[in-house]
Amino acid sequence: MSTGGVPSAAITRAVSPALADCQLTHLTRQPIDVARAQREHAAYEDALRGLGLAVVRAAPAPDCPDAVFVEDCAVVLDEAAIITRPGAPSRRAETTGIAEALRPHRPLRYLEAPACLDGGDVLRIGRTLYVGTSTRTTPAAVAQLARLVAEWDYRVVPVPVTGCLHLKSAVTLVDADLVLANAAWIETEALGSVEVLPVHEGEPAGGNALWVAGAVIYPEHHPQTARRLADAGCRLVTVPAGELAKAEGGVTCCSLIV
Ligand code: CIR
Repeated sequence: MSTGGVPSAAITRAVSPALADCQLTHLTRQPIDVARAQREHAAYEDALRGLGLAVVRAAPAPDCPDAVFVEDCAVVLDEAAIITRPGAPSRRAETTGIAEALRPHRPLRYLEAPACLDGGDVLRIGRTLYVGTSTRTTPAAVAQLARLVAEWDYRVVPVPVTGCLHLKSAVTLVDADLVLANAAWIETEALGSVEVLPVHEGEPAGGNALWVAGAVIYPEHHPQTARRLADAGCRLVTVPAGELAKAEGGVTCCSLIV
């Protein structure tokens, strides 16, 4: 996640040839066309470049099926990057290459065992970090994160997550004071007084959008919600993302903005 400073780069990582062996929590496994996922990923990187960001690829991790979902390996703030300890043991080896990619951009801090946290569970709004307590992120990690970020005056608020993988599977920021949310998956009251744009009822997974450089990168496969975003005044850049979605990934998952 980025913190809203002027972004200059997006850290990404190649789609692993083993993507079809990805972790799945709420989805039924179905065949994944890796070549198609790689084309989607290339289109996503092009969208980031089109918004003026440099795309910096972390070292590939072909043996890690979920390596493309770099968001889960770090929480990027203006002041530092916190390298996480992902909740799925199969994903823990992913953090090394991401730490190396982030090192030139931020001082690094590390979440320590036994706490577990996926970056997809951390939503920053102003000086508050909302942290989903999900199947991947433990209450101990929330407490540890709160201690780590206290020196920069962030408030950390835990938010229970059920029905979806991560907090940001259900809710993401699409403007300074507007979130896109599936209220069936998240108690939006927990987010304070921020304005809420609901996803279209037929697109429950539509709450994941990447707000970056004044635009919203958004999956083509949620057209009804895309219309709502456009009507709300968001500048949309739609991308193909259906194959990556079969791996339970969304558009925030595939980059770390610095
Ligand atoms: C996983 O289950 O860990 C991956 N298959 C998907 C991770 C998606 N990441 C994210 O939403 N931040």
